[in-house]
Amino acid sequence: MKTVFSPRHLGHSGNMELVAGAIVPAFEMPSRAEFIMNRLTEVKLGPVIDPVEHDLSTAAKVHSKAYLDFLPTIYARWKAEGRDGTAIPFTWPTRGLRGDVVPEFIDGQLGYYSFDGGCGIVEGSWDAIKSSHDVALTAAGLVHGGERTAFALCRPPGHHAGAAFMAGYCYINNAAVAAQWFLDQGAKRVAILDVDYHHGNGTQEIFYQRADVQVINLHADPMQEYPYFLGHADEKGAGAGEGFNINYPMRWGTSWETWSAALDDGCKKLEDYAPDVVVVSLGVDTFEKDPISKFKLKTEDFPKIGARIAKLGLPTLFVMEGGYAVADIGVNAVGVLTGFES
Ligand code: OKP
Ligand code: ZN
Repeated sequence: MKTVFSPRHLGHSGNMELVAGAIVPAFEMPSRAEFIMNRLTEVKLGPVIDPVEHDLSTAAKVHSKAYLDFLPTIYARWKAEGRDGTAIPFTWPTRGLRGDVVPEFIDGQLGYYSFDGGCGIVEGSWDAIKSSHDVALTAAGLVHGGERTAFALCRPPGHHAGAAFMAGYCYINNAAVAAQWFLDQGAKRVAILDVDYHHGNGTQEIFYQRADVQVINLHADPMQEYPYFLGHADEKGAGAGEGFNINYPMRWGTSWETWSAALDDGCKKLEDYAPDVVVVSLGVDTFEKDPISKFKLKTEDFPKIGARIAKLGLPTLFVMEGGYAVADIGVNAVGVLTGFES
């Protein structure tokens, strides 16, 4: 299996996040990608190639133009105000407030185009975000070109980013852009299977009213876990998209037995949908030792995830999302991929 990877992810470094009453170094850190790179080199997964630059025309079909204008420019505007460090939002248009008027000042705009304080931006963030987007599209190109599978080693991740907001370490929704690109290349249906510990709220929102992308999410119950405000089992899609969004919320403490039953059920629904291609939002924060998560999957379980997905027999693009137990993230993420190939 080929991997697409860009060292430009390193631009997104030194950023802070707001969590549990403190501003701390973001859990989504550069070493995550480096541990995965080291592991896939160690097991000789296959060639690692650089991404090809892509313009934002596909991204513009899943994100709003205003949001895509905001992202690359916000840090320069932050600096122009005499600030440095991490640009972090702190005011949001919640219920009862105006969500239809975009404030002029940077703090208002940071809030308008975000959902939480876990999406800080530093000087090199946009270059990293853009490279992550290019990684996803380049890997999608490999699958479209006839490879059975490819691994987009994206950093930063994407599945919390909605049509017009960043959230939870995510800025551009790489998996959603890739899915849209497959459709633009002629695919009739694309399935996105999100196995990250956290609900992929951005992916759900983007495709909620559409029948051409089936979105299947396995995740911690939003009653207990971030992103809290989406990811319940009764969210099934709307309008033309009704029935094409499937959520499997699971309680803290979930281990392989329960989790794999959900995966199996999701895979059956995916088979019924008969997509031309599968995009896997690959998070390995379901791991028992993950520092921000509360599921109990073990290292030996990750290859079984890959094997189950391989059984679908469909062209499959893996897009990296979360996983924060950095010492184990390489073994677990690459474990899914080798499990797929075995
Ligand atoms: C991104 B992905 C950490 C607080 C959690 C947001 C988590 C975002 C996860 N103590 N804040 O889905 O892995
Ligand atoms: Zn996650």
